[in-house]
Amino acid sequence: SSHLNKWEEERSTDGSKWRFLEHKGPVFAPPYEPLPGKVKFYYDGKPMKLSAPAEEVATFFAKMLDHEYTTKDIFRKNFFKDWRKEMTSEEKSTITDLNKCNFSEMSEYFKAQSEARKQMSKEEKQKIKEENERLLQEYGFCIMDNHKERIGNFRIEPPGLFRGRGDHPKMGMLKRRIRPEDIIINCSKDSKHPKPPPGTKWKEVRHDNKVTWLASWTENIQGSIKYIMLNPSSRIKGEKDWQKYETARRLKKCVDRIRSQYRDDWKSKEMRIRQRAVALYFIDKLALRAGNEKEEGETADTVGCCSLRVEHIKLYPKMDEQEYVVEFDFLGKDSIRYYNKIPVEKRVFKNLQLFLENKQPEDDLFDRLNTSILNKHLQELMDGLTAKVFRTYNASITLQQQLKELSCSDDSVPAKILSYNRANRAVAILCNHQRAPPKTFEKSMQNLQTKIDEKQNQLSAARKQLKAAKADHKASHDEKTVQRIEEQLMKLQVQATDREENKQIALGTSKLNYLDPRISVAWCKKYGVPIEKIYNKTQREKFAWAIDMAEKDYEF
Ligand SMILES: *[C@@H]1O[C@H](CO)[C@@H](O)[C@H](O)[C@H]1NC(C)=O
Ligand SMILES: *[C@@H]1O[C@H](CO)[C@@H](O)[C@H](O)[C@H]1NC(C)=O
Ligand SMILES: *[C@@H]1O[C@H](CO)[C@@H](O)[C@H](O)[C@H]1NC(C)=O
Ligand SMILES: *[C@@H]1O[C@H](CO)[C@@H](O)[C@H](O)[C@H]1NC(C)=O
Ligand SMILES: CC(=O)N[C@H]1CO[C@H](CO)[C@@H](O)[C@@H]1O
Repeated sequence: SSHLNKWEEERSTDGSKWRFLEHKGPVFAPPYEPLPGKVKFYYDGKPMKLSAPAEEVATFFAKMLDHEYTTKDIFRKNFFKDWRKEMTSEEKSTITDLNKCNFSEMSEYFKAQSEARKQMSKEEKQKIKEENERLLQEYGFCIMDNHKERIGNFRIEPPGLFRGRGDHPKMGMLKRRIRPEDIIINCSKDSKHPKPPPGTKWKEVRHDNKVTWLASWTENIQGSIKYIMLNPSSRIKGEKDWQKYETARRLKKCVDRIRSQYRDDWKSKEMRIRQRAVALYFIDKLALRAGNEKEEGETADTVGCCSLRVEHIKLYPKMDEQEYVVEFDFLGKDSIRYYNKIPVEKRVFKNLQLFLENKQPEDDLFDRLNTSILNKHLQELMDGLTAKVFRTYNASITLQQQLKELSCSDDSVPAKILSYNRANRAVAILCNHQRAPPKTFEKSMQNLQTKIDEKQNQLSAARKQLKAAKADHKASHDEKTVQRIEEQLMKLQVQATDREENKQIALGTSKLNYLDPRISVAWCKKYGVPIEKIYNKTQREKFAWAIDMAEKDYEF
């Protein structure tokens, strides 16, 4: 489409991503403001004035006091350990037991502040809005080649306590304040370099036009690198997104060959090849992640396919009505539990039995395999192939198949959207994107049910009236009214079904990262569903490249 051609033209020929890049650098979190003297912290029942660094970290805990996190042992232990590092030696010798700390005045103070913010006058709110707008105009855009592009996340997250997903073993640890000295800047040599705040220095200024980051730093919890990048709606991001789905489409073309090869490899004389072939089968069939060495080990005890241990699988020659069943139970990325029981092919099963021989529960299932070996092999099978491409491929093709199966042109728009969400849900389940049911779930379902009951009463009343009117041979609007209420009722019922089915599934991740947006766009066009019903504003910006597409019958 025109969008894509434009990118092709504008890319320089030497393989670099940009020729000119100018920006103002990130916006730092505001400095810590000490608490007013009247707000006290108590230790063992006695008020105690904390040093500013210790007080700041204490306020992070106080702000979360009402949250379940602060009752969890790991959270408390991690927090206390990191908090003590910020204390003066005197404070350290006094404060030895978190259970004797009383943060309630601090907590009350922050609650009052947040209440006051809600009560702000129109003028005050307007002032804040203007200030935000000013920051956006100053820091929110960069010049990349001849374009002014929106920057995604130009504000640096303030310090706080790490939460993590699931039962993350690092929850409660102190997320340090990021300073200019932590930041690496990327920009072109011939641009106006961003200035660090007065009295500070950047860690480094680089000029690397192969990368699209504007700034980066290393966060202290997981040691991962964070980036300031362009907004998803920018050309370069859109192009990357587009390439990702093109790679998945290339996999579609050669997946049969890859499958037949790994099936042959199950019979290999070499153990390492058999292991690699079984791992690849799991990645293909179960959309498992390869396993990221960095996240493993010292961090949460999470694993991916290559790092599965003996204790993570159980083999059942027969289970219920099925043969050769493998039961998986392990913590995957972000400590989300992966649990699945699936029948596998006999040869896979026999191989697994072989891999398990003479091993202890904590031994590696694939002792002759690691993520780098697997990734290297994938590269040889297809240029650009990674385990993630299998996920993207399976997610997108599953969405396409599900949409074909579930959609019906005669359905109303709400019913079509329900079908879309069901197709999206099938993918989310495949990708193991679970969530805990939201706290407000029961309440919001009740509210919806109340509305449905009311609507039903309205409908019976309207029907009665219509019947009476008909009996009297009176012309009336009643027919139209009944129809309108029926539609409203149906809409509510569809909403309730959708919400109930969504209880434990997070749709957003797959929608944003694994589903080729061109499938959704084409579906909307074909079935006359406004794109706004599927993608909200931010999502529409991210997928602008796909929305520009004209096709009604996009084939992934
Ligand atoms: C914490 O301190 C407040 C006074 O600031 C007091 O009302 C409350 O009872 C104390 N809580 C505990 C558990 O001691
Ligand atoms: C996608 O994954 C599912 C679930 O494991 C699997 O049954 C299916 O064969 C895969 N589909 C494709 C096209 O790869
Ligand atoms: C993976 O295994 C290969 C071969 O045994 C080895 O050379 C390499 O260092 C390993 N990589 C990692 C990250 O462990
Ligand atoms: C759009 O949806 C995403 C979830 O996928 C959400 O995070 C975001 O805040 C929403 N944006 C708008 C503008 O509603
Ligand atoms: C922000 C940043 O440093 N981005 C990139 C700049 O260039 C270096 C060198 O290649 C990359 O490693 C950085 O990621």
